[in-house]
Amino acid sequence: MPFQCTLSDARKVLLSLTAIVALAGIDTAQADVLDDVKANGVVKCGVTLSAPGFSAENNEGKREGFDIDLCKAIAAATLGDETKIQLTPMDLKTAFAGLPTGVVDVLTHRFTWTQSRDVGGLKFPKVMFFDGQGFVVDKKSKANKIADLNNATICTLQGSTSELIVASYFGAHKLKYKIVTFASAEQAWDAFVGKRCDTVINDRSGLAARLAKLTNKDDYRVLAETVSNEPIGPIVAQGQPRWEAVVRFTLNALVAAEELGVTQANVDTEKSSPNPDVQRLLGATGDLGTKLGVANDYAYRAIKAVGNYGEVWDRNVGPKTALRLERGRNALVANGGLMMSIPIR
Ligand SMILES: N[C@@H](CCC(=O)N[C@@H](CS)C(=O)NCC(=O)O)C(=O)O
Repeated sequence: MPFQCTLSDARKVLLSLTAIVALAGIDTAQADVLDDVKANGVVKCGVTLSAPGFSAENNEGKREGFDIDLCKAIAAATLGDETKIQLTPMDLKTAFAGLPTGVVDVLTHRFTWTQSRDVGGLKFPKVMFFDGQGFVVDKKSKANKIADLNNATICTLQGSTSELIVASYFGAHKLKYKIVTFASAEQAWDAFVGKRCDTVINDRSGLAARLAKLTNKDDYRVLAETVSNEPIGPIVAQGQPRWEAVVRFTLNALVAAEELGVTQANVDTEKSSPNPDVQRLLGATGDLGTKLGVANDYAYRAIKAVGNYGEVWDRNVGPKTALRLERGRNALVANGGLMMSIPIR
C-alpha cells in the first residue's frame, strides 16, 4: 500500500539520519526532562514572585501556596518525596524563557493558556484554575461597572494577557483609556495605591491575592464584571511528552481524588477501597503509573503529600484564608463547576 510504503521510507530516512548524527557524536536530542528530574533528584519549579495563596513566604520564611503545593505534588509523584523541590520566583518576562533552557522544569505559576503561548513553545498540561480578569478601583471611585472606566488610566503587567484584553474590550465598547505597563505586579500596585492609575486589571484571583497583602484592603473594591476567561495551569516546555504527561496526571490525580472522596487523611485506608476507580487511581490495581514512567502509586504519593484538589484550594485560597475565594467555576462538575478529571482508565 502506498501509505505504508511512504511511512516505512520516511522511517528509513529518519533512522539513517539518526545513525549519521550518532556516529558524528552530535547530540541533537533534547534531554528528557523526566529522566533529568529523576537523575537530579529534584523538581525545579518556577513560581510567582509574591502572591499570597499562590506563592509567598510565610512567617518562617518558607514559601507556601497553590503554586508550591502543585510543585510538591509533582515531586512526590516523581521522586516519592515532596520536599525535593527547588523554587525559583520568576516574573512574567523571565518565566517563559526558563523552560526551554532547563532553568526550571515546570512553571506552576498562574499563567493563562492561550493559543499564542501554546503554539509558541509552551505546553499547558491541564487547567488548574479557571479564572477571569477583573478591575480593582478605589472604594471612593465613581466606577461601578467597566463602562464607567472610560478615560481611565489602567495599570497592568508587561507581557500579561491583560494588555490585549483591555485593547479588545475597550475598543469594542468604544471606551477610551490609557494603559501603563509595569515589569512586576508590585510596581503596578504601587502606582495604583499611589493614585497614578485609576485601576489595575489582573486575574480576579491575582487581585484577591494582592488585596490580601494590604492592611487597608477595605479601601478598594473589585468591579463585579469579569472581562475575560483565563484558564490557568502549569506549563512545561514543548517536546517533552513524558514530562508533560507526568505534570498533567499529577494535577489530574488531585482532582480525581476529590471526585472520589479520597483525602490526605484517608488515602492510606482508601488504598484497600473496594471501589475499582479508587484502586486504579491509587495504583493498587493496573499499571497506569508505571506506564507514565513513575511509580505505580504516584497518585497516592501526591495526594498523601498535599491532599486532593479541594483540600489544596481550601488551605491556600478558600473561604477561611485571607483570599476568601469561593470555588465558583472551580467547583467539580458534579457540583456545578468546570473542574473535572481526565478518566483514570
Ligand atoms: N493570567 C495572566 C496574568 C498573569 C499574572 O499577572 N501573573 C503574575 C505575575 S507572574 C501576577 O502578576 N500576579 C499577581 C501578583 O503577583 O500580585 C497571564 O497569564 O498573562
